[in-house]
Parts: sequence; structure tokens; C-alpha cells
Amino acid sequence: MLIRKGGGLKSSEITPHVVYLNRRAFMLGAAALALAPQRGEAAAPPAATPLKATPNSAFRLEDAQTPLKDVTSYNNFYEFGMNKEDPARLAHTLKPRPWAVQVDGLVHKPKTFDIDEVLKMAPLEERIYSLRCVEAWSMVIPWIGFPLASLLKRVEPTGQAKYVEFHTLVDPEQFPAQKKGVFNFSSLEWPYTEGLRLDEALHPLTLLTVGLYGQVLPNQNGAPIRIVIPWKYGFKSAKSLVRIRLTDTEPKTTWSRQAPQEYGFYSNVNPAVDHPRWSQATERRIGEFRRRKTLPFNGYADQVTSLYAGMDLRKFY
Ligand SMILES: Nc1nc2c(c(=O)[nH]1)N[C@H]1C(S)=C(S)[C@@H](COP(=O)(O)O)O[C@H]1N2
Ligand SMILES: [Mo]
Repeated sequence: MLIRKGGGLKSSEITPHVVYLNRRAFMLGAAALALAPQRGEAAAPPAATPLKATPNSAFRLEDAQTPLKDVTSYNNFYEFGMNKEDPARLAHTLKPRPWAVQVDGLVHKPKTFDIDEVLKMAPLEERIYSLRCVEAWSMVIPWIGFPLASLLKRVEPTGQAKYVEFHTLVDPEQFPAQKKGVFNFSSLEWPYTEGLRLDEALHPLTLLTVGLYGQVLPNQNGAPIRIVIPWKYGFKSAKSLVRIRLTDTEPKTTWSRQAPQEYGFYSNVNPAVDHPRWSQATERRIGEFRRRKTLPFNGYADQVTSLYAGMDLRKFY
């Protein structure tokens, strides 16, 4: 894929995630695509709401930060459409209040938390992580949140809990691409579902995220609450979460259902294991021209390699 100055992609380009979806759409009958809403002007974005957080110097990538403009206008959020510019254009339909997050499954104290209760659950930290998309681009973003572990400890996982499943909201009124017959391009199943092993979910790097760049999370970045797992490909970092469920079996995830040969459960950033359709050895930092080498575990190998001791990471991709 080609990237223009400023980091944007030409809108005519099809990016790797969606090549498969497009092919699928043709097979299903591409007529449905013609029903997609016409391109229109985005509604004026709501004024950013400031959000205070304490910088955590232990989690502070020193690389140049990706401009906020790119962070909010070059997004993958398939609930709004296939293209990188769809989320910014359409995200005004998402209503981040009122919002509740159900935390249940194999826990002693299942609970549905109001989002404002979650915001007060633990001190908010600012952490600068890079997010490495499976499409071989990356961004450096000052996120705001707190370790997912703080929330999980509240509900007290039982001894049977081995995995954590994440669900994004399903509401076609808020997410236009969930409307049947409108964006009938894909076989993506809603809710967008992701998962982690419990030890990954409890790892201090795993950030329950409510803001970025000193402000409340913009809708297109997964308001009001999402997960960020910096050593895994970006698609693991599910947005706009309404449910976190503890299970004893490995969750079926959206992308591994869609294309199991391309997207595994673990999805650790691994420059040595190519995606079947492209190399993962290098990446394009949005806003830069020269490609850079992709680092094992996206640069977090020292912190997370031990989670995978004894595992063949070619098999468990
Ligand atoms: N619910 C949901 N979460 C999602 C996605 C999505 O389409 N739907 N896209 C993922 C992908 S592929 C990436 S790279 C990141 C992008 O996060 P950002 O837009 O905040 O940079 O979100 C991930 N989370
Ligand atoms: Mo991605």
C-alpha cells in the first residue's frame, strides 16, 4: 500500500484487511455495496473533552508521537465501514453516554459497571505506546487509562477462568455498517469479539483505555472505553466495549473466524512470521517515509516473552 505525505492513504486503495472482504462481497453479490450511503460531509466533531492523567514514565515510548489529526482520521473501525476515513466521518452517531460495561462469566463478583464508575476505579495514567496494525503501519499514541488488571481484580476471577473475551457494542443505529443490507460487504460477525489469555489480560502492559492526547477517547478511536495491548497486532485492541467475559475456553475472535489461516488467537507482533499475503518484517510509521524494522512483540519483548515460554510462535500465531 502507498502512503501519501501526511500519512493518508489514497481512498482508491484497498488495504490488506479488506481485500478478503471485498473478494467475499463480490462472491456474495456486490450489488449490496451500491446501497452504501453516499460520501458526505462529516458532522462537526464534538469539542474535545479534556481528561487528566499522570504520565507513567515506566511506559513511555520516546519515539515521535503520531499527530492527533492522523490518530483520529486514519482508523480501522469496521462498525463504521471498511475505509480508513469512514470512522471519522460517521463516528458522530456513536453515543458514549450512557454506557455500561458488563463484566461476567467465571468470576465471583459479576457486575455491570457504569462507565463513570469505571473512570474512578483506578488512577488514570498516560502511557505512550506504539500500535502496530497487522496491515504493516504503526502509530505512536499517548493513551490514557489504567491496567485492565485493576478492573479484573474487582470481579475476582474464579480458579476456572483462563481467558478473557471482549465484546464491542452491537447497535445498528450507532454503527451504520451493522445495518443489514447497507454495508452487506462482509461476513464479519457482530459483536466484534476479541480475547486474551488471562495472564495476558492481567499483564501490566494491558491498558483499559478511556482517552488519548489529554482528552476523552474520540468516538472513532473506540469511545468510551477500549482495550490496548501494545505487543499484539492492533486488531486485538477492541473498541467501544460493552462486555468483558471470563471463560475457561479460548474465545472465538472476529478475525480468526473470518480468516483463520491469516489471523490467529495470539496475534503477537512477530516480524519473523509473515502474514500469508504480505511481509510483517517492516512497517510504515504513519507520517514517516522510510519503513522501519518491526520489532518482536512490537518492542515489548523484554516484558512479555516469558508469557510464551515453550510455545512455538509460528504455530500459535
Ligand atoms: N470494535 C472494533 N475494534 C477494533 C477494530 C474494529 O474494526 N472494530 N479495528 C482494530 C484495528 S484493525 C486496529 S489497527 C485498531 C485501530 O485503533 P485506532 O483507530 O484507535 O488507531 O483498532 C482495532 N479495534
Ligand atoms: Mo489493524
